[in-house]
Amino acid sequence: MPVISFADLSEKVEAILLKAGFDDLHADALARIVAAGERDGAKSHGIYRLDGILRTLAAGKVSPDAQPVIDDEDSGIIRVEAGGAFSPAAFEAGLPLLADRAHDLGIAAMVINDCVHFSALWPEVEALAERGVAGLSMCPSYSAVAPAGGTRPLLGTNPIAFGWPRLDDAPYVFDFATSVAARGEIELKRRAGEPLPEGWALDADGHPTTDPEAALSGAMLPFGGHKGSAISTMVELLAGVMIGDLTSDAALSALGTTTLAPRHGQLILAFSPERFAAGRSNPFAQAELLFSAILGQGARLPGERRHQIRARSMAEGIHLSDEEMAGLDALLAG
Ligand code: NDP
Ligand code: PYC
Repeated sequence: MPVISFADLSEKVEAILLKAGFDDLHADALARIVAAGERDGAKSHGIYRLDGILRTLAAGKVSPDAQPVIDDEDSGIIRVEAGGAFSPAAFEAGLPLLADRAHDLGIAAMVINDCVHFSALWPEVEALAERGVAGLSMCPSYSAVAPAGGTRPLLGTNPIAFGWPRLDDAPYVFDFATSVAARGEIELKRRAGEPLPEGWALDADGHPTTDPEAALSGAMLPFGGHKGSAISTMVELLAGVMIGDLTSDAALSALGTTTLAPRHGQLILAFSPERFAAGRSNPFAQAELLFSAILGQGARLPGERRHQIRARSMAEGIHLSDEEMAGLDALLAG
């Protein structure tokens, strides 16, 4: 099995993206986020996404070089106009201001408008936590999920991620789709020829299915029934309607296909725990008590698995399959 270092994988992916036509800013930001997915064992948003990134570029549905433009009115809302480029560079452009503003005001928001989106959200809330603020990131996607009780795609897989800074440990971070699983997981199961677990999806006739192909042309299901359906709807409202950008339904209508990355907006909230606690308690110490109590029951914290895999990847390198490595080399040569 081929093994590659994080630095070499990032470099290889960046070279593929530069060759495809992305400028330095985007090739660098995209390469880091894709390589980080592999490094952390978050494979549904790792190198398998390169194919979709390149197809979206070839279809003219993403700008390879639009520069993020920050509109800062000196308020709690920082707007970043992505100009139809992928979201990671826009997020990175607004990140320092968002964290500073949250420290100053207690709470701040970054609105990213008009970005094309394919990525996992944990790198964003992790970056905020590294700057000492808690973060909540969310975005719509394109219609792929039936509302609870419905049978047809309407909502996106609408991810939501949360991060909390810890002094002596990796931040507490969760990041998941509001569908039972990310669409990327279904695509990976399709490629592996594996059935889906029961309860993930409906076929095009609205019947439960475990066939990934039928699920991709049918409807995915929200996690937790009506609860996930409502949280997903909240994501459509806050990170679509409220920020003057597209809902998942509108994003799919604009794009016309689920085979390319959708264009919409994103909302990232940042909170200063110290400012909220206002001296009444030490929020970081209180949080540690909660984490200890969770761990004390034998449960694990979200983010732990990723950080364990990250530590192993950084020590030993990242294990790819022969097919994955050959795919990267073919993209580089092709
Ligand atoms: P999962 O259902 O695999 O859930 C992942 C989260 O749950 C991680 O934070 C994970 O931590 C945590 N977790 C899993 N098992 C446990 C456990 N037993 N105890 C505690 N925590 C646990 O993720 P999804 O498939 O729903 O989503 C995967 C990715 O897809 C996300 O990164 C998301 O952002 C991305 N996505 C992006 C979209 C987009 O439009 N851009 C759309 C939809 C999804 P750990 O990592 O440590 O295992
Ligand atoms: O995995 O559901 C998903 C997804 C949609 C857009 C990017 N990732």
